[in-house]
Amino acid sequence: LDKNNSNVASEDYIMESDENLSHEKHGPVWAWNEWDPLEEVIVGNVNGATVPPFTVEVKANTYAKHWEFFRKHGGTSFPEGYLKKANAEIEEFCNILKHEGVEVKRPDNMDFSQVYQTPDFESCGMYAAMPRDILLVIGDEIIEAPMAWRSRFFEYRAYRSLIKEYFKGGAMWTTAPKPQMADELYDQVYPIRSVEDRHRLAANGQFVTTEFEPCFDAADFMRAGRDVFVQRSQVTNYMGIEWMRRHLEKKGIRLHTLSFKDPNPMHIDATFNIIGPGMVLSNPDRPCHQIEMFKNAGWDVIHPPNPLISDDHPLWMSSKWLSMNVLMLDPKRVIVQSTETSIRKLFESLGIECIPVNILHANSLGGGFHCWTCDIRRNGELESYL
Ligand code: ABU
Repeated sequence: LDKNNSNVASEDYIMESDENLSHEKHGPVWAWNEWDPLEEVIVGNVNGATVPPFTVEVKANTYAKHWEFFRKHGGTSFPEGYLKKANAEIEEFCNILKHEGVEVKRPDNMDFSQVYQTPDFESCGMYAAMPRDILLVIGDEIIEAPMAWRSRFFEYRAYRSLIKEYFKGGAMWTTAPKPQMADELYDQVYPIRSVEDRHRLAANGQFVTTEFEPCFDAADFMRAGRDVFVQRSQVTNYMGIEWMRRHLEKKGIRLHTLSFKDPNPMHIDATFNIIGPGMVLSNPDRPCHQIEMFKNAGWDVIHPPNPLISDDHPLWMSSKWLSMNVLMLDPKRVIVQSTETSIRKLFESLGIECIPVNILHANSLGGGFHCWTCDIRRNGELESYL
């Protein structure tokens, strides 16, 4: 039926269709997993994106070949040419999402180069490009992560207009305890010089963040209904995990801590990305130490092919594995980087339709489609998959 046609049958169709949207049933915020049909999403923006100052926590999360970039540009804009191209890519990404029937919301513009001082530290900001890093939706609740980088302390401010609207519409709104981010939160002499150092430190469970106080980034969590998975990473400490475990337990959600052979753990979504009920993309370079738990539960553990992005494309804040950092629109449709033809073939072989989009320059800021978004509403119910 044509929705624009004003006959009675058409109006009936619209009413029926609206009733089927989860907004009508559950309010503006509602998502339990990474794959139920996506109705509304926040997409980040590049406006005001500022290179973070080269502090110990930034050094621990970035690769040596880019340290000179941070030393030189910390506190100033990311290269304008890149931002312009990234902006065009993200606008097109938003258009495609809308075309696919998804409502798109954007954060407020901020001046991230503004220097701020707290009793414990001084920094400038970074960006509002990666809502996944800071916001986590579990059911009808939107949780603001405390973060771990000083340059991200005030990042939540870019999302407050949206969050207040969701709150007015009935959503639960939680802010995890704000860390002081005093010097004690960081191992000031975290000994990284080489990739070997990184492997040794990660294998020994040594990270740049200490256990001084809870900290976490939302992107270290991966949702699958009653089971949510998290990793101890450079930005998520055990106190942060424990805070979330107690918080989620009250909702009947089990939080499982996973670990991976990963020299630089920061954000789980280019390591272990759950794409459907009992179906996970598991990074072959970063084997999961608890993988038997998933196999025993009958999950399909899928190893995605090597990324195809060229070595000389700058990725200042991520690995090349953004190729698997995909966004599911529903269990049968995925947004995937257009140039990553190998993983596209994999999805097609799984019966998942690919919607190819190009965000290569946006990748340079540290994220793929999953990072650049935060799903606010997915149409589905709380279920157990493990
Ligand atoms: N922020 C996502 C990047 C994760 C990774 O490169 O593995």
